[in-house]
Amino acid sequence: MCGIFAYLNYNVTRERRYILEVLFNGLRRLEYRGYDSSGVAIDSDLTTVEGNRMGSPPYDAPPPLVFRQEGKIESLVGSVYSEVDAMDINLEEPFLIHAGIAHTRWATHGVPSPRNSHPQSSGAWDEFLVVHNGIITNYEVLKETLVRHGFTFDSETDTEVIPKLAKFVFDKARDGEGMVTFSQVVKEVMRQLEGAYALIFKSSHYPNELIACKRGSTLLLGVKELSGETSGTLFHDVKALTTNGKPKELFFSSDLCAIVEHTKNYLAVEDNEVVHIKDGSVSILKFDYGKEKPASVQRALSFLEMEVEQIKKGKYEHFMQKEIHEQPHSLTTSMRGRLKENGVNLGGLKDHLKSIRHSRRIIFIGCGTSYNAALAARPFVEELCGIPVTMELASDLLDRQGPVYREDTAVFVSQSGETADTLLALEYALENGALCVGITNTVGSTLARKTHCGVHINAGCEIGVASTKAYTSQIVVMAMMALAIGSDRISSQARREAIIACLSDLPSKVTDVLKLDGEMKDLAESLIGAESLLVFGRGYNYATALEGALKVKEVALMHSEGMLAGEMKHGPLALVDETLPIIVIATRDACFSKQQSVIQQLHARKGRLIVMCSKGDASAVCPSETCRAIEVPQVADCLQPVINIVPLQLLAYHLTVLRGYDVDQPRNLAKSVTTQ
Ligand code: UD2
Ligand code: GLU
Ligand code: MG
Repeated sequence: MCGIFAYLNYNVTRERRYILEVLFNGLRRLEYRGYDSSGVAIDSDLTTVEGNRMGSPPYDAPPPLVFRQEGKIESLVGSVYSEVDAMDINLEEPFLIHAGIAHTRWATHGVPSPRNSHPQSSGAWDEFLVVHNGIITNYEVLKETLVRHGFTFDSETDTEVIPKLAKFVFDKARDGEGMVTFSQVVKEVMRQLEGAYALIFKSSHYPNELIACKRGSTLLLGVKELSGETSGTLFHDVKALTTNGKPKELFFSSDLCAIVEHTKNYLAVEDNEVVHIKDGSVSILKFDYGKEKPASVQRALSFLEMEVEQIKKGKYEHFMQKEIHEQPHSLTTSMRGRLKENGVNLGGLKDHLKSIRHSRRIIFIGCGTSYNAALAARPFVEELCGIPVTMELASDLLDRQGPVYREDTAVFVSQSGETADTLLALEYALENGALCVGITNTVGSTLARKTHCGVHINAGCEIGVASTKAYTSQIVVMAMMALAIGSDRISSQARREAIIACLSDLPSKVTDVLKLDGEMKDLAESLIGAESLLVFGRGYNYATALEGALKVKEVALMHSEGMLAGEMKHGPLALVDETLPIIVIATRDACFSKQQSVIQQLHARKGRLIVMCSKGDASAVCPSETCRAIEVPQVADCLQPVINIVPLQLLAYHLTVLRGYDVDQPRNLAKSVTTQ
C-alpha cells in the first residue's frame, strides 16, 4: 500500500525532463503495492511562475511545481506533460542540484482525488510540501489548533496537518530568533505527531534540501556516488558522504524495489530519526523525546543483495506468472549456503536455538498466505521439534488478547515484513515477554528489525499482489528452522537427513511440476463459468487447500473455499452436486487412504471431481472417467505442500487471465497491508 519516492541530484547536471522521469519511474516501481492516486513536486523557476501566478512569494526561492492526479500513474504522467506544456515550462532546463518528491497514495482519510493526493501543502506558495505513508491519529486536534491560527484546509486528509504545522513552526521560529534549520522545524513537527508514518519534506525555504523521518512505516535511503573512487566499497560511513562535493544521487523510498536500479548502497531509516540532506551530505539526528537534545548518529550503509532483473517482467506477461515460474530459482536462493549434509545452518537463529528448544510452545502468527505457509509448517515443526505449535491469525490474537507467555516462542511470518496486524501482534508478544522470531522476505523491514532474531527467506522481490514464490520459500525456510531446532534429537537424525536430501532436490521437482502449465490452463478453461470452487486437503496438505482456494479467490475473483477434508461430513457435504467443482488433494502420505475414501464419498454424491495425486496414481484414485487428475511428482511427505501448491497457483493464474481480470493488481487488494 502507498509509496514514497524522492530523488536528489547533487553536483551532477540533470534536466527537468530527466528528473521527472526518474520520479515517475520510482512511482512505477511502487505501483505493485497498490494505490489509488499519485503526485510529484519539482522546482520551477521564478520567471515561469510569475507568468502564471499573481503576487510574489514570501521568500527568494521560486515556489515548486506540484502535480496530483487520481488513478493510474500514467494518467499523472500524461497530465504533468500537458500542464508543463500549457505553462510553457522548459523541460530541458538543467539543474546542478535539485530535490524532487513523489507519492502513490492509498486513501485512508478522504476519497481518492487530486485534492487529497500528495504532496500535501502548507497553503499558498506551497512553502512546505509533504508526502506521507501511514496515518496521523491525532490529526483532528492538530487541525483544530491550526484552524484557530488562521490556516484553511483544502483536503480531507490527515496528512495536510503536517505541512501546515511545519509552516506554523517555521513562521513562529523566524519571527522569534530569525534562524531555524530544516531539521529543527521537522523535529518540532514530529514531536506533535501521533500515529504511524513515513514522511518526506520539501520546502522552498530550504531549496535543494530534503528531510525524511519515520515512526513505524518503512523508509530507505539509497546513495549513489558518481565519482568512481568509492564505488565498489560495500560499506561506508554516512559521515564519509558529508562535506565532500563529489557528485551523487540520493533516493528515498518506502520500498527497495524502487531503489535497486539506481544503487545497491542503502540505509534503513529508524524510528525517531530525522535524516537531513543538505549540500549533498547526509546527517542523521535521533530524537529521544524524553531528552531535550537530539543526538547525531553515525550509520553505515548496507549493501543490497537484489538483482535488477527481479523488478522487471522479462519474457512473462505478468509478475504473478513470472514469480510462479521462478520458484525453482527462488527456492534455491532461499536455501543457498544454509543446507549442510547432515544439518542446516541458519545464521539468524543459531544463537537462539537453545532458548527456542526450551520454550513450552511455539506460536505461529501471520495473515493470509503467510498464515497458510505457517500452517503448512506446523506438522513438521511439531514432529521435528517435539514442541506444541498453536496457530494465530494476527488480528484474531489481538481481538482476543489471547494469552502469550515468557515461555513461548512466537514466530511471525510476513512476506513484506510490514503487515500491520502482524506488527501489532509482534508488539503485543514483545510486551508479554515471548521470544520473537521473524520469517520475512524483506531485509530492513519493521518485522526484521523488531524481532529478536529470525530468518530472511531470500526469495527475491515479489511484485504480484498474490503471493506465490514467497509462500513456497516460507515453507522451505520453516522446514530448515524445524531441522535446526530439532537437531539435538538423536532419534530423528535419519528423518532429518532424508528431509535435507529432499530439500536439495526440491527445485528440480518444482521444475517438473511447472510442466503442468498447459494442463492447468486447460483445466482453467473448463472452470471459467463456475461460480464456486472447493478444495479439500488434510494433514500436510490442509494448508495447500486453504492457500489454493485463497489464490483463486484473490486473483480470479471466484468464490473458493479450502476445507479440511476431515470436516467434510460436518457441513460441506451439503454443498455437493453435479455442478460444483471440487479439488481433492490426495498425494501419497499417511492420510492417503482417508483421502481415497473422501473421493469415494464425493463420487457417490455425483461430485464434479478433480483429484491431485502422486505420479502414476491417476487411474487408482479417479473413481470415474469424468474425474480429472492432476499428477504431481512425489517428494518427502512434509515437503509435498511446496509441490502441490504450484498447479493451484497456475490454475488461479490462468483462470484470472481467461476471466479477463487484472492478475498483478487484483480488485481491492494491496501487496503490503500496512493498515489495520
Ligand atoms: C547473513 C546476511 C547475508 C550473508 C550471510 C553470510 C543479511 C541480511 N544477511 O545471512 O547477506 O552475508 O549472513 O553468512 O545481512 N533477523 C531478524 N528478524 C527477521 C529476519 C532476520 O531478527 O525477521 C535477523 C537474524 O537473526 C540475523 C539477521 O537478521 O541476525 C540476518 O538474518 P539472515 O536470515 O539474513 O541471516 P543469514 O546468516 O542467513
Ligand atoms: N493517511 C494518508 C491519506 O489518506 C496517507 C495514506 C497513504 O499512506 O498513502 O492521505
Ligand atoms: Mg497476501
